Amino acid sequence: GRKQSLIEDARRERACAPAGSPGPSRLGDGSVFEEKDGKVTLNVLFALSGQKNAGFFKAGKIFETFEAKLLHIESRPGRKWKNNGPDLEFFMRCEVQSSDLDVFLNTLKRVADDVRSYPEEKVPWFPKQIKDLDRCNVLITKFDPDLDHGHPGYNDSEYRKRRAAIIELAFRYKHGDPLPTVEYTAEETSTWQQVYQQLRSVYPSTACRQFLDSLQQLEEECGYGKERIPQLRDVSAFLKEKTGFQLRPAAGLLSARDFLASLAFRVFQCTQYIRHPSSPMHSPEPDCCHELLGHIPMLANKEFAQFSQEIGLASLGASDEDIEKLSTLYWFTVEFGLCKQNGAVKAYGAGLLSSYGELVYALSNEPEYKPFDPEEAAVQPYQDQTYQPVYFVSESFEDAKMKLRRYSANIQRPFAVRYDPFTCSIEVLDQP
Ligand code: HBI
Ligand code: FE
Repeated sequence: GRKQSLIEDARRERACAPAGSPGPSRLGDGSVFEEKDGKVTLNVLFALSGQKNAGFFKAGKIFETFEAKLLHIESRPGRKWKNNGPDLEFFMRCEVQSSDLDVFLNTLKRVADDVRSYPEEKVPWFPKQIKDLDRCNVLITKFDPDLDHGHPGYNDSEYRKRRAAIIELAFRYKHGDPLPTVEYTAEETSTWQQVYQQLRSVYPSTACRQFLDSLQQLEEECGYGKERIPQLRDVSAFLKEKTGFQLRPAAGLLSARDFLASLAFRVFQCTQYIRHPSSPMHSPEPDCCHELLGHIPMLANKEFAQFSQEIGLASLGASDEDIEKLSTLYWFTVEFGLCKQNGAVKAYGAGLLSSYGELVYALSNEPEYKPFDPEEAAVQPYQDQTYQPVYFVSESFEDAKMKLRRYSANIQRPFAVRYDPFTCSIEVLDQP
């Protein structure tokens, strides 16, 4: 009879529908469903009139006819009131043949109201094992001397060739390889010497206590000094003993997502080339002076190492918006953070501790200071071309750590992650 005809219509339509083209299926509203083995996974929302349950069984028949594989069902009272009762709203996640997608949804619209569908929510890929970091190498090239007209090495083809040879070592590197060593030239060593001497002389009055302690250990135990550029291999072995952090060579400025992900494994991605000799006090891109002088001493501090790993863990699988916020927060703390120590303001950010000009500027009375608040810092516009107009000052280094930890814990993800230090891998918990 009439009851049966709807399902027969659906069967007929299913049989007559042209086979879908391979690849992602696209609906009229523009949403794209990724196809895998001829199937698509989708979320469907629809409402049914609540007075009788007939609609529910009709909708169920449609799922049956299309051989939909149900993955999740929820229902709740809807907002509309029809036939003397509230609507029931359904949320279903299911898998259907991708060639059936259009007909399936159109058939469902005949028995249900407000049918809406959208692709399965995707969690961005993230590394689960330490060797997956071989895939975390997306470069941001905007400050690369081959492309950035403002780079001091832009017109120096010798410099660019040398930088290319050093970054080639990073491109070829695979997890587990010995860290490459670089024979630095006399000119490169001389650049390092100028940077080291000038910065070293202002550290006692500008750097935080934790930085000074670690730098002294690096000088005593790891060959830090103006005479030569430390090798990543030695620095990595030093860090491993102090905090379990290790280095891997990076070919330049990495995407925030990839850079932060490596921190989750206590791996720091480290550039190995040095800035152009014409500009020893500033580099538009990270270079070995920035990493070795700015970042490494702080990563040798237990608390800071833990704090860095926590930012990394918070970033895994986070949305693009959350990555942007975490990266901005990282910018105003790990890169440009200030803190109070014994009543004075000191620097703990690597961007400051590796740039004489900005270090002196940040501690002068020119820039604006704001008390550190992660919610505010995460959305503060920042400067990657010149000095920051505003710096965030923490009550103490510990205070920054606690506040940032609270912020990271509030980032919403449909799962939790835990780092297993024995296998150097990420456990994913509560995945739907
Ligand atoms: N890449 N190689 C390298 N070194 C950094 O210090 C670095 C990076 N990419 C991003 C980044 N730092 C941060 O400023 C944040 O965007 C996470
Ligand atoms: Fe940095």
